[in-house]
Amino acid sequence: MRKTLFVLALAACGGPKAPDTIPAPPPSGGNAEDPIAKPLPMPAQSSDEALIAEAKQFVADTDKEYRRVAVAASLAAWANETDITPAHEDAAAKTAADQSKFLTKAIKAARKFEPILAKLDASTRRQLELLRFAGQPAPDDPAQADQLAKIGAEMSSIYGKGKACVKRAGKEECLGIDDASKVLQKSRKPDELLAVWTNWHDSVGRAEKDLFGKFVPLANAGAKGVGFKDVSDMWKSGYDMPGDAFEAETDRLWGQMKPLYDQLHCYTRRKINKMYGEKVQPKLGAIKAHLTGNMWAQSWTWLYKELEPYPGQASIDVTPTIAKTLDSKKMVKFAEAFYTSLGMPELPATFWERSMFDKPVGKEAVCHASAWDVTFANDLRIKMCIQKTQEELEVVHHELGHNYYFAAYYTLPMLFQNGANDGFHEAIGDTITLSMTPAYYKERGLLKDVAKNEKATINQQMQSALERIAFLPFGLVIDKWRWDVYSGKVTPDKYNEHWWNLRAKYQGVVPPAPRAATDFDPGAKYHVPANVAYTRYFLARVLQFQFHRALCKKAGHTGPLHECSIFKNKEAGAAFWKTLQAGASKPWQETLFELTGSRDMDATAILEYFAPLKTWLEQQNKGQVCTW
Ligand code: X8Z
Ligand code: ZN
Repeated sequence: MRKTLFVLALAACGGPKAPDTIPAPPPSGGNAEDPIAKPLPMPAQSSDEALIAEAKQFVADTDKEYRRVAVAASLAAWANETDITPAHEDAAAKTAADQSKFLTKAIKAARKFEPILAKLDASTRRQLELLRFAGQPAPDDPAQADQLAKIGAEMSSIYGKGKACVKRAGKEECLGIDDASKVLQKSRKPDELLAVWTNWHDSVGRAEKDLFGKFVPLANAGAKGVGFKDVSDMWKSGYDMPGDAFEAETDRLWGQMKPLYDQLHCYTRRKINKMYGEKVQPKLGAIKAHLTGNMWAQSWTWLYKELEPYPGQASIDVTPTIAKTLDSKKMVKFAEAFYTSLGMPELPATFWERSMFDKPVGKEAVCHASAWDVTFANDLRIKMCIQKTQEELEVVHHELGHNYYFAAYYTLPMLFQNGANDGFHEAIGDTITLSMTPAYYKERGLLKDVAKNEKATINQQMQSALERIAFLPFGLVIDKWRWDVYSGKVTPDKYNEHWWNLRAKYQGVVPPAPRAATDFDPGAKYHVPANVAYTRYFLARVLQFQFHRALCKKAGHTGPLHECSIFKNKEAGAAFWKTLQAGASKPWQETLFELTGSRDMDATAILEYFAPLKTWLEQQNKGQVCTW
């Protein structure tokens, strides 16, 4: 999603209690322009009224100015991320600094309205509350504020230009992230995998290390200046509940899903052990990161062929058909058709003119997929280097989910132009992908045979789990690590060690070779240099199944959850669109309640969906040691 904004919401602020008396009518006869008239002592009520009016005006003015600085920052970020040059990077840094200085000033100016927050209309009050979460605040010292933005832009560009240089067939080749990923996806030669994995982490991670070390104290200074303990406190506090309670919620959700992850881990480790032998992947202990088919071991779908529970069943792999029949634009059109089938509008003509679907020739660009409303006025775009695979087709649907959220709420005030919480934003497109069942793919012409039997179900669930379940602990640890970094719980000399301790503990994944304190492996994952909070993706994995279950119910689906597709269902579409239209205008608990009837994030839907696979995995793993 657009990374310059991460609006989150604040628990209601307290202030002095409102007087119990009915406000007196405004004093008559006193005319401020009359030089003879004595200044009247203002009764409390009328000063409240003046402050209420001032607050409304302040919110309106802030909205206007925020729009101006955010549009400038967003245009500059787009220019840099689609064409990384020193001039574009400077402009991106300057406009980001302007935006964060403006927001910081506004947050401080808004403090005067705290005493009357409870008396304000809901919209004005919520906008004032959300202001504190509208972006990374700037340190008070303007030079430090500029430095923070400059480092931010530089880290992002370094990541975008990152390469893994390896010797292949006697020649040195330098691969961008997409080509490096292809090696990890397709090669089964441990030495080749090790070389690409190690080189990406060494070169990109280490290049980000010093900058990140400078970034942390500056970002913390900004957060402190607007009343948070640090960035960790700011990030955790943005969920309409106290930060500690939010952290406990993430642990509770993980606790619900961990038994399923453990089963998948156990089965996968055994298969990888069979693929490579005891020397490369031991039977017991954690999984080696470079063998998972993904640079960060966050998705294991590229191992599907080797892990397929029932080989020889009808294929559910649509990659070969995509490669034969679609190009990148057709893949986006294919995805748009799902949204329009729900009754949502077509994407605007400008989307097709301004988006970046392919890696630009002769330019450096940030290929990591993102979606934008560049001018906060339905100027929708995606930025991707689309690969012709099933995995990427799902990413296209994910990005369009962000775009449809933007399209539904772009008429709202700027501070409401955001997800109910950031997990909602990440969950919209993913919810759609849950409806892309084998029957759906057949209807759309990407699959020929659709076997409907128990074995086919287990195959299909395995494919889905290697993406959706394998990801869960990864979705949690990136910010567990950053919470500890920003709060100072872990010191810079221990950054890398702590990263791998958390990954081993939660994911059961270890690096292929020992890593040193001079390495900075978190810097080799996009969201760390781009400073995008990551818990959103963990929440999205939970929320998308809650959304799916609710929408399937509205669509009248009665069978197992994993067989439901809401394709073409207008009732489900209308309910989803209503959720999107609310943006961040109310606490996420209310928006969730309106769609699902529950005010809590809850993993029962994801567990219900994967119940057949869980039973199957438990049978497969019987008698095995499943810990690491
Ligand atoms: O970054 C993304 C999206 C853009 S918002 C492509 N995702 C996370 C990642 O790639 O690490 C989607 C899933 C998790
Ligand atoms: Zn996203």
